[in-house]
Amino acid sequence: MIRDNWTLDQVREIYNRPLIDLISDAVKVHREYHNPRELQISTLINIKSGGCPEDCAYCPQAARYSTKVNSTGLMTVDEVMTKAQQAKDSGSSRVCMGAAWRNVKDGPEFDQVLDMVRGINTLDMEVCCTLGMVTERQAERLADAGLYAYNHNLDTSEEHYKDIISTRAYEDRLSTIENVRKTNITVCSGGIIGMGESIDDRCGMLVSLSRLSPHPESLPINTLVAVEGTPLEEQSPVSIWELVRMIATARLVLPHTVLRLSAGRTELSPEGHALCYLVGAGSIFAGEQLLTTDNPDQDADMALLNILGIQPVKPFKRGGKPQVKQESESKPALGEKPKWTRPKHEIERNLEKSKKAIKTV
Ligand code: SAM
Ligand code: DTB
Ligand code: SF4
Repeated sequence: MIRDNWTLDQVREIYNRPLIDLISDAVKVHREYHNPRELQISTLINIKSGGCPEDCAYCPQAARYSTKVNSTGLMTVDEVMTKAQQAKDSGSSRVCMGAAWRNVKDGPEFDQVLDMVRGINTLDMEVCCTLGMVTERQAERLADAGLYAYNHNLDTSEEHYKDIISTRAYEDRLSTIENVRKTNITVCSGGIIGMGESIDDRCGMLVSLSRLSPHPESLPINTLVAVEGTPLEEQSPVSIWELVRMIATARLVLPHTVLRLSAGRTELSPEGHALCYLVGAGSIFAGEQLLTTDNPDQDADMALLNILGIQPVKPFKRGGKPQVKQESESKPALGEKPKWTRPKHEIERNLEKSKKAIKTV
């Protein structure tokens, strides 16, 4: 049954079940709502890397931290099309374009992204974008260009969020998701585990995601990639058992949603991957890079799927192909100046890392 009234107590009870029972319960639900012999494969393209003004404590692309990521300009449509074709040839059904932006701004760069969306549609692939916060009109323009999914993560619970990011508020994240939901674009929203959060934070994030009605069509579960130079560089890795608990709990709370086993897979053994697929992960990002960090070798991913008897899914399996409107028929920009929140509360750890970065320049 699909429910949007889960309470924290109920989700915590699921998360804390004896692991062997939790696994068994999740496997049953996964098989009821999904084909366990299928996996959706997405490829990430970092269309605009680094130089981001935000202070997300986990992110190597934030300009204020000293990491090895360089800031680049926006890729050209041709560059993106070449990468998308390669992704299709290697078995991906979806391309997800990421930009290190706080929010989308109307203008030539956004128009260029809309051209990328139209272009990838001609390859018969699902197109996803993750560009930061968007207004309702910007979401409509992405929909007109044929966007299939928009990724905007809640990242963690509302309480823990305040210790991770100070440059925007949780409610802005929810507003962006609401703006996307008003169009026919599907919603992709999830988060990260391993950022020092409590079990209640993990369950609280799932409660917030389950209150979105309808539930997100896809939900990425990232384990933190602790990148040198970021405020979270010293976080200890999440164990496979915690990851399995998180996926299994998400499976029971949001039965219809496609769960994506996202960042952190290089740390995972083939047996670990198999357990994640068993309890509910129905999608991965494939290819040697995520946005700026490493990802497992695609041949190894494919070899494991072969051993397990799992097939890559064809595009548009769970939803129709979007209608693409040509630029002349699409809604024009409104030239809005949206007032996204800037809470600016102090996060000691983020401030320290920013100061260190300034000293080493
Ligand atoms: N700038 C846009 C935004 O923040 O919405 C889009 C790109 S952002 C990199 C997309 C997501 O990647 C983040 O919300 C976060 O969940 C995930 N992410 C970023 N850095 C990560 C890291 N070091 N480990 C795990 N996940 C990470
Ligand atoms: C998501 O939840 N995970 C992906 C995708 N959405 C955009 C990104 C993971 C990024 C990991 C760190 C990096 O490679 O920079
Ligand atoms: Fe910028 Fe997105 Fe990274 Fe935050 S997660 S610093 S908004 S690129």
